[in-house]
Amino acid sequence: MSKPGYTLMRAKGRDRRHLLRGAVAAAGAAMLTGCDKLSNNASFVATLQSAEKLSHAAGRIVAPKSAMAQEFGQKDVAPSFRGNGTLDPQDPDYLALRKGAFAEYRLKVTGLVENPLELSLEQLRALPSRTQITRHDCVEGWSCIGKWKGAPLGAVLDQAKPMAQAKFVVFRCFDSMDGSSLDGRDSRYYESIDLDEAHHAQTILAYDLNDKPLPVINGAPIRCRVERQLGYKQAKYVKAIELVESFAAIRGGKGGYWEDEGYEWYGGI
Ligand SMILES: Nc1nc2c(c(=O)[nH]1)N[C@H]1C(S)=C(S)[C@@H](COP(=O)(O)O)O[C@H]1N2
Ligand SMILES: [Mo]
Repeated sequence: MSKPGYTLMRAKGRDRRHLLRGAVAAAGAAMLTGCDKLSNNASFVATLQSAEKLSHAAGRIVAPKSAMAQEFGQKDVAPSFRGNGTLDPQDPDYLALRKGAFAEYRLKVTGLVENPLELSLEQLRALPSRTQITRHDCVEGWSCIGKWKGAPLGAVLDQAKPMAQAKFVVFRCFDSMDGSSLDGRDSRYYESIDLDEAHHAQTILAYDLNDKPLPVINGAPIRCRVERQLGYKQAKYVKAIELVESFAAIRGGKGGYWEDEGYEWYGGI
């Protein structure tokens, strides 16, 4: 991603935080009359006061955990879905799999699970599928509507059986990023979501886009769709899924490649 885009993302991150703070303040004022229980709850208030968790908490106030992102009709689908970020990974392990049309690809599910998995594309396609037409919003200022088909992440997690300590799902991607302020540490793209988001009906491991296998620019062979959140949460080129209790020890400790560069962990739309 280019430097100007990156600067814009940071600026927007700060603006978003201010907007969200206003929203939480307004919600708090309303709660004094309508929702005393929550505003009297010390840990709830502490969560709201923590800048780190602010946008996540605000997202949850506005949208309950089962709230659905808007879905569209076939006529709304853009003629071609734009690509952004990495478009053509050059990492040798990725190139080797791509050469074989991803026949040797195995999605690894590791970490805090009772039953680690290695799933081929065939196995992922054999799971019950979900198809959804949704709008992708990138913080760089563009949106695109696409039709995604994939396996619900929840179904994959049910097979892997997360342990009781597991709190987050980390997506490990194939593509290395250049120009990071954390160069020297693993520079492959990564992202994370919590287990509620992972089990949301619209959270899928997508293998098709607009009725065709996912193109390389959009994350072949597997990319995640987390429809209630912004573009950078939609991990492309997913190599492995790791269940963790905390992401503090991973790379910059903020739960994602762009989060380590200063962006919000909860990228609510
Ligand atoms: N692995 C990986 N995932 C990624 C990115 C990336 O560079 N690498 N870019 C993110 C950003 S900022 C956006 S907007 C979307 C772009 O998805 P698209 O290429 O399908 O439009 O992917 C997200 N996921
Ligand atoms: Mo983005």
